[in-house]
Amino acid sequence: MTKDGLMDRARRTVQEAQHVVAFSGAGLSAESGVATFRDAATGGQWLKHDPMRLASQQGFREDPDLVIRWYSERRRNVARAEPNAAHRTLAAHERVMNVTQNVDDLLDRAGVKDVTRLHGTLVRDRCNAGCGFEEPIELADPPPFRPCPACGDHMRPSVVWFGEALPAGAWERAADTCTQCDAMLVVGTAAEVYPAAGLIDVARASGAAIIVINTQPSAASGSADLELIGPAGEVLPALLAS
Ligand code: BV8
Ligand code: ZN
Repeated sequence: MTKDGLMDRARRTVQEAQHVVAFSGAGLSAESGVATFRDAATGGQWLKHDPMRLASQQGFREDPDLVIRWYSERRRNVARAEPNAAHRTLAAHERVMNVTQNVDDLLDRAGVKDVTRLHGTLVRDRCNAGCGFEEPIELADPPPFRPCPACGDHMRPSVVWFGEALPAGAWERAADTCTQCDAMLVVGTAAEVYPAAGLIDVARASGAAIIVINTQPSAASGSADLELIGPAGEVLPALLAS
């Protein structure tokens, strides 16, 4: 089928759907200049570090200052970034429900009202000991490695690290949304991180049409009813244009 044929079919699928979910990953923010997760540890000084290690309790225990410096660089990156056409398109289509793996605030800044966030957020710090202390931080001027003001343990970004459970309620809310949907747009994700990637199967098992949008094949390709290869900043506006 030609590229136009694919897009026409995808557009019809979305128009006919009652409940559309956009399930997004780092590729959604790539055109805003925010490095994808994998790339976030391949630039410059981060070349020798494994993001899986940096985004984990072990990595934090081993070298907390290094981990906090990595997050500070990513936070400053996000502060400098602007939402791209893909974020703005999602904000313009309020009937599309957003479930994201991303930890940046670009969907919020584009005007999306309600984002189900599976892996937490860079815009806050929380106590690593789980005493409950959490506070917003300035992305443009992120705090250094520091003690928890409430209990004296250490503060860390309010993101979910590998080996940590997803925020209470986030998984249930996302699974519920994906059970109800009849079309899922899988946008800019390698679909390799679980349990998040399992949401594609949840939607599929509920009979939803799966439309994958990515610049290259991914682990989601096998589940796709339609796969639109191209940058989200171009494909999403064409797909959702009325
Ligand atoms: C859990 C926050 C259980 C941090 C993230 C061994 C030990 C422990 C756990 C495990 C284990 N083995 C497996 C696991 C499970 C593990 C997992 O899935 N590992 C994988 C790697 C095998 N999962 C976990 O640990 C999860 N927790 O299982 O807990 C538990 C239960 C109860 C109690 C205790 C424990 C937690 C996972 C969350 C990890 N945190 N983020 C941070 O950001 O620093 S995930 C992180 O990686 C990102 O947030 C992102 O979500 C993910 C990367 O995925 P993508 O978003 O897909 O990004 P990626 O760069 O990979 O790909 C980008 C895609 O975009 C590409 O396909 C590219 O082609 C495309 N693209 C690029 N440009 C564009 C584009 N597409 C469109 N347009 C473009 N312009
Ligand atoms: Zn504390």
